Amino acid sequence: MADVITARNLLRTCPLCEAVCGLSITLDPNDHVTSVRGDKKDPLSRGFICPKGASLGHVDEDPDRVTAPLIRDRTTDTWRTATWDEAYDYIASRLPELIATHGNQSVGVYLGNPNAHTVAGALYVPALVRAVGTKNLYSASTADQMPKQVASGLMFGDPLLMPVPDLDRTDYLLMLGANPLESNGSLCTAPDFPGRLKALRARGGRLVVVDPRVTRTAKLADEHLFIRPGSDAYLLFGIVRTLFEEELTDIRLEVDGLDELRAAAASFTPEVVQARTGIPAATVSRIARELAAAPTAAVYARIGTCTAEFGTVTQWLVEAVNTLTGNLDAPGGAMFASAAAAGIVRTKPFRTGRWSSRVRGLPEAMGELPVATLADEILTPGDGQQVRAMITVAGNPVLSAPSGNRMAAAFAGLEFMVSVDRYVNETTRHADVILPPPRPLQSPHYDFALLQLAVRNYVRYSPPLVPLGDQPSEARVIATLAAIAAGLPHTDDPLVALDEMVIATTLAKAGLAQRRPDLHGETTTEQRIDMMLRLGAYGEWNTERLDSGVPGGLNLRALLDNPHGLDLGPLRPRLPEVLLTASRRVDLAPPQLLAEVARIRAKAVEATPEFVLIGRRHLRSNNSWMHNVATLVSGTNRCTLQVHPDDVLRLGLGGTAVVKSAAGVVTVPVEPTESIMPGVVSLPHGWGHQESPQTVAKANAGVNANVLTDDSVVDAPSGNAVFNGVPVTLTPA
Ligand SMILES: Nc1nc2c(c(=O)[nH]1)N[C@H]1C(S)=C(S)[C@@H](COP(=O)(O)OP(=O)(O)OC[C@H]3O[C@@H](n4cnc5c(=O)[nH]c(N)nc54)[C@H](O)[C@@H]3O)O[C@H]1N2
Ligand SMILES: Nc1nc2c(c(=O)[nH]1)N[C@H]1C(S)=C(S)[C@@H](COP(=O)(O)OP(=O)(O)OC[C@H]3O[C@@H](n4cnc5c(=O)[nH]c(N)nc54)[C@H](O)[C@@H]3O)O[C@H]1N2
Ligand code: SF4
Ligand SMILES: [Mo]
Repeated sequence: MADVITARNLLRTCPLCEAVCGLSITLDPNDHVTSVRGDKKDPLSRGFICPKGASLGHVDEDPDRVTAPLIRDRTTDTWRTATWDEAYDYIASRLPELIATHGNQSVGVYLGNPNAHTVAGALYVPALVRAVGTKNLYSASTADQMPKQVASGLMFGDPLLMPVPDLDRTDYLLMLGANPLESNGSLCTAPDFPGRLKALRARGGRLVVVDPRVTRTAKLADEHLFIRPGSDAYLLFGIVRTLFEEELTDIRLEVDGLDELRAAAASFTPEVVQARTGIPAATVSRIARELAAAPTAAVYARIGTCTAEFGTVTQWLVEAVNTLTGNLDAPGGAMFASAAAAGIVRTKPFRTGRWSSRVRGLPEAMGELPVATLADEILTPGDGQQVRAMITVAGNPVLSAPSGNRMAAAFAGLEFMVSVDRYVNETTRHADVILPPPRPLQSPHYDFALLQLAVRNYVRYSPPLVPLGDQPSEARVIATLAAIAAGLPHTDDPLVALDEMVIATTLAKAGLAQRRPDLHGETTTEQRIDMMLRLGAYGEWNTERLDSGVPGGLNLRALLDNPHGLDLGPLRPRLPEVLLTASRRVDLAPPQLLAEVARIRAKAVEATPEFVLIGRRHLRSNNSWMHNVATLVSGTNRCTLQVHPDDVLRLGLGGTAVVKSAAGVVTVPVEPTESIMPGVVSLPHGWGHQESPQTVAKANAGVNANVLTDDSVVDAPSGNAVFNGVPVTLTPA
C-alpha cells in the first residue's frame, strides 16, 4: 500500500534510438523503475513505444553495469573499484605526460553512437576533443552517415543540412536501404514510423522499398524491389537519366550543375542499370515516371546505401532526384526541419580533406578521420604521430568498425586508455580506467541532433528524474577529463568553469552579455540549454522568431511547463536562406562526386562475386549493446547467417557455415530464408560477446560480423566504412 501511495509517475524522452518517443515512467519509492509506457500526450510520438523503450528500466539498473570507476591491473588483467578522485588522479598521472612526451596526436578519441543521444555528448565532448588537441578524432559517423553529411555539405554547403522525407504529407515514398519497422528510423526522426507508413498508404500514397531482403518494411509496402548490394548508385543514375531523357524534370529551386549531372547520368541506360542492380530496365524507367508524376514524392535512403562502396554518390543522387522532381524543400517532398536550439553557426561552404590521415592519406570530413583507418594509426609506428593512447566515449569500435580482429589487436596494444561507458564491453575491456555515466534516469535529456531531423517540428526537454547522489553527471565526467587532458587542476569545478566560459562567449557574440542573470535552470548545463533555446529559431531572444505558440517565445521554462513536449508545426520550406554554398544555389554536380562517376561506370561491367555479405537490424537489438537484457535477446533476435534456401542446398550447408572474406573468418549458424536474394547473405552486427562480463550477453554471444568486413575498402569521398556488398565464400562447417 505504501508503494502505491508514494510511487511516482514521471515523463521523459526515450534515449535509446532516433525516434525520441515520449515515455511515461513509474518509479517506486526507492526510485526503481516499475513500468514504462508510451506518453499518449506527446504530440509527436502519441503513445508509441517499442520493446527497447519498454525495457529502459533494465538498462537503467542492469546488475552487470559499471556503477563506480574501474581501474585495470594490466599484469593480472583484473579490475578494481576506485573512488572518483583516485580514478581522476590516476588519469592525471598518465595522460598529460603522454601528451608531453609524444605530442597531442598520440592520443586518439573515439566517440560512439549514444553521444548523439546524450546532453554530455552534444555539449561537453567537443571541449574534451579540443583539450586533447588531436586530429586523431574518430566516431561511429564514419561507420554510418558520413556519406549523407558529405553529400549534403557539397550540395547545400552545410553537412548538417540533411533533408528528411515529409512522411506525413508525401504521396510517394521511395525507400532504399532502410528498415524502419526494425530500426524505428534513422536520419528521420519519426516515432511510430510503422504507423506513419500505414497512414501514407491509407491516404492513397504509394510506398516502394528497395532492399536485398524482403524486410518487415518491404512487406508493408506497395512494391518491393530486390537490389544487388552496393548498386543503389546505378539505380539512381538510371532514374536521373530517365528524368532527363523523357523531359520529366520540374526544378523549382536555383541550381548549379544541371548539364554536368545530365552528362554524368547519360551512359546509365536502363539496361546498364538492370545488369548491375538486377532490377528490370522497364521498372527503373517506371519508378522515374512515377516519382515525376506523383503530386508529391520523396526519396529516402539510409544505412544500407551509406555503408557501401559508393555511399556518398548514392546520397548525392537521392537529393538530385528530389530536386529534379521538384520535391526538395517542398511540402510532401524532402524537407529540412527547423529545430528549436541554436546550434553551431557555420559561415563557410563545407569541404573535406583539410588534413589527411597519416598512414593512408584519407581525407578528414567534419573534423574526423575514418574509423576504417583507426587500426592503421594505432598499429603503424611513426614518431610523434602514432596513436598510443585512446579515449573512448560511449562506443565499441572492436565490434562496430570493420576488420574487427585488427581493431581488437590495436586496442590491446595501446599504452594507455580511458573509457566513459556503462559497461565493460569488447572495447572498454582494454581500458586502464572506465568512468561510468549515471543511470539514464539521472541524466537530463535534450535531442540536439535528432530534432534537426524530425518529420515535424517539435521540442521536448526532460530534466533528470532521479537525483545524482554521489555519482557525477556525465557532463561533469567529460568536463573533468577535458581539464585533465588540458593539464588543468581537476579538483576545482571544471564543469561550471567550462559552462561559464561557453555562456559568456556565446552571450557576448549575441550582444546579450548583460542577460546572464536571466538564464534559468538548476545547473549550468540547464542554463546553457536555456540560452540555446532563447537564441534559437523560436527563442525569446530571437527577434525574427518562428511562432511556437508560446507567448514571448521559447525558453527552458516553457519546456518545463510543457513536459509532454511542444508541437511546432509541419516542416517549413527553408531554401535558399539556409544554403551555404558559395553560389547560394543547390549544387547538383559537385566536382568531388563527379570524379567518382567514371569508376562507377567501369564497375558496371565487372564480374560480381558469387556471394556478398550485408547486415541487418532487429527490433529488439541496439548495435552492440542492450544484449544483456534477457527479454530482448530471445526468439528471433539471434546472430544467424540468413541464406537463400537454393544456396543452402547448392552448397550443402548444414546447420552451420564457415564464412570467409579477405579480412577474416567466422563460423555461424545458418538460417535458410526465402526473404533474402540468392547470392546474398546477411549477418547482424554488434555480436561476439564470448569474453563479456555481461552475463546475459555472454550466454547469447554470437559472432562479430565485422571480423568479415574489410577496413582497406572505404567510400572514397567520405572515408566511410563499407559493410554491405562484402565478398565472402561459404563452406559447410
Ligand atoms: N557490420 C556492420 N557494422 C556496423 C553497422 C552495420 O550496419 N553493420 N552499423 C554501424 C552504425 S550505424 C553504428 S551507429 C555503429 C555503432 O557503433 P558504436 O557507437 O561504436 O557502438 P555501440 O554498440 O553503439 O556502443 C555504444 C556503447 O555506449 C554505451 N552507452 C550507452 N549509453 C551511454 C551513455 O549514456 N553514456 C556513455 N558514456 N555510454 C553509453 C554502451 O554501453 C555501449 O558500450 O556501428 C556500426 N557498425
Ligand atoms: N532495433 C534497432 N534499432 C536501431 C538500431 C539497432 O541496432 N537496432 N541501430 C540504430 C542505428 S545506429 C542506425 S544508424 C539505424 C539504421 O536504421 P536503418 O537504416 O533503417 O537500418 P537497418 O534496419 O539496418 O536497414 C538497412 C537495410 O538495408 C538493407 N541493405 C543492405 N545492403 C543494401 C544495399 O546495398 N542496398 C539497399 N538498397 N539496401 C541494402 C538491409 O537488408 C536492411 O534491411 O537504426 C537505429 N535503430
Ligand atoms: S522506438 Fe526508439 S525512442 Fe521509441 S521507445 Fe523504442 S527505442 Fe525508445
Ligand atoms: Mo548508426
